[in-house]
Amino acid sequence: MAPQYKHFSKPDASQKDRVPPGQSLAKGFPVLTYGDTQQISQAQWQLSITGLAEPKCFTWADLMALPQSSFDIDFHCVTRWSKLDMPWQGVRVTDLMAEVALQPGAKAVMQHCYGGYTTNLLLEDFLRPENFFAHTVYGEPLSADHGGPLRLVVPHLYAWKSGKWLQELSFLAEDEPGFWEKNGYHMRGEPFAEERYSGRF
Ligand SMILES: Nc1nc2c(c(=O)[nH]1)N[C@H]1C(S)=C(S)[C@@H](COP(=O)(O)O)O[C@H]1N2
Ligand SMILES: [Mo]
Repeated sequence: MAPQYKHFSKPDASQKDRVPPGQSLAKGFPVLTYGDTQQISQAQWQLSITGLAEPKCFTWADLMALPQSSFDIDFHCVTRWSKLDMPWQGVRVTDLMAEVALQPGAKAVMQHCYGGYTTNLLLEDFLRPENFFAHTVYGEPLSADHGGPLRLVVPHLYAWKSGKWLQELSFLAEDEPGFWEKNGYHMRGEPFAEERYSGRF
């Protein structure tokens, strides 16, 4: 499709190992949202901790009081675009989770987003040191269409696992499918293994 060449390119030799099979490099930062963009102010925003953890609620001030970190990550969407070296800022998952008391039976987490989107992760994928709650990208506050004021970013999995407008983390005894996972997408979604679809359908 000719128009695509304007917006996507093939990785060069130096980038090749970092681009998963079947992906092209996006020149801009595409917006991928199922349903409506959520308009949530910082004052309104809260992150609830539910399920197999001591219940807790983080306000925007609570989030800002946690250590702030910078990240340089690659982002891969299952619709076949990737972006390399994205500069983000936010709070490391491990830094926020240091304030959360998980119950021993917790094995997975469901992200619940404002607007109703959900997506699941095993705790071993969620608690990785490179994952973060993002509020800034390219030096600017994260815009509403990219999930501002706060989204999760899980760089090692396809981007549908990075919930925008994050509202609740619900800890689970077993992995359960979220929105796309119920609709045929893979439970884990590792891009280098091309874990796109579940094979359950
Ligand atoms: N709440 C919510 N989060 C979401 C989505 C969504 O539709 N709703 N789409 C996912 C998908 S498929 C991708 S590729 C990324 C896209 O993020 P972007 O729109 O900032 O590029 O967000 C993910 N997180
Ligand atoms: Mo996506």
